[in-house]
Amino acid sequence: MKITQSHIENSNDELKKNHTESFDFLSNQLSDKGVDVNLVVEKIRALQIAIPSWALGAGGTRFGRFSGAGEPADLIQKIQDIGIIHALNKSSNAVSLHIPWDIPQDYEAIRQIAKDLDINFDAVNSNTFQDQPGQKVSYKYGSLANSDKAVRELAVEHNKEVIKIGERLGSKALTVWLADGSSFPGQHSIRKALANTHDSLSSIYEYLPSDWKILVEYKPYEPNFYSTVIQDWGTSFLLANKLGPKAYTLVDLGHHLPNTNIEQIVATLMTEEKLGGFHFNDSKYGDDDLTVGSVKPYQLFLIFHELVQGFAETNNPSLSWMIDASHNVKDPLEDLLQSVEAIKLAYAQALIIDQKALEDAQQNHDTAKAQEILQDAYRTDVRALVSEASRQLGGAISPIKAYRKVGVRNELIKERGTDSKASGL
Ligand code: LRH
Ligand code: MN
Ligand code: MN
Repeated sequence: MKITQSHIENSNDELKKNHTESFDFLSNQLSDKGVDVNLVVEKIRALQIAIPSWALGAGGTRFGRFSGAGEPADLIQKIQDIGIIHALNKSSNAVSLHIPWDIPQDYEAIRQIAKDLDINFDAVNSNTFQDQPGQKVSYKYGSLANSDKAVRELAVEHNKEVIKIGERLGSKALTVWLADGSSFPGQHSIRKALANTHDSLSSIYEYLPSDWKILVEYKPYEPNFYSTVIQDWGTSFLLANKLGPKAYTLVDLGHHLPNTNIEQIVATLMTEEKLGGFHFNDSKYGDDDLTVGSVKPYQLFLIFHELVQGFAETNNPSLSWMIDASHNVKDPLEDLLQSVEAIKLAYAQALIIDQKALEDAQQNHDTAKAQEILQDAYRTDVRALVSEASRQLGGAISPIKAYRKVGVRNELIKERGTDSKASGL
């Protein structure tokens, strides 16, 4: 199944009149306010969000997994699915692989299909939170943090393998998330676990190619419920600083305690030039991995506000933009289209903030005005800007409507059957 130009045109023809009216109306309104609409559309066009290889099948929770139909059976089919997303929205030109869930078999074929579909390889994720069949020592009590040197060495070796795989595909970053921690007070030495982690990460860092980054992901709890070694952005930042200039902090939006001010973390990391990338998702309670923007779209907007300002005012390097969302109840491709759309909407809203007026309001301590300025942008219906960016790139005015009109899932079911199963969570 491949999305063709005529699929896009068929869908766009139906929506064009309405879209043009909305876009013209919005353009006039924004231009009157001094917004350079062409520049905003250009910036939205440039935003590309990597799709996680583990989100293409119907996911699940630790309690169960409910497969959908027509799921991709292997990495090639996963890349084909991402090709469908990208052909529709023109904003998802990369995959983020999880190893060993998606170990490439035929590299030549994988590189070729990715090239044909205009898909790149973003950060590769290592996995030392599960034992693999035949593994000599176990990660049950930790991996890079383990008190047993043999386990640490195995985990370091795994990360080196992941780097090697990434090199063969053209990735430029390794994301490390550790489940390491303790579930009970006294279970391990908190200080030694952190020191071991630093030591192990240093070995991985030494192995990192010169043009690569290592992205250190943090998370406060789960699967360990008393202490997690890399529990928060501070610990990740500390490790990234100790490791060196190729090490950065990765912010997964779901990895915070309730009510954490994530936008403030983003602002601080950018000031220190240590923000490496995102795992985007949304949540109500914990690491819920829900569709981006489905629960707290205002928070997402405030994060993008800090990003827009940070890119203008700091030297933080470019980021790895990745989704990390996966669950049970929606068609995963529709879900991912919704996530990417939500990210672009938040970005568009942040791009139309009147920065000059905001600065003046801040300077004058006019708090109400500052809030008005932010909320004026947030409450603007910017969907036509996002649609226009996609349309200009040859994508769909409404990727999700086009997806349904083409009947993509039925086509995939015809090709792959009803009980194919994707690897992943
Ligand atoms: C951990 C996490 C991490 C893993 C992914 C599957 O909760 O966010 O990024 O690699 O989930
Ligand atoms: Mn994550
Ligand atoms: Mn997570």
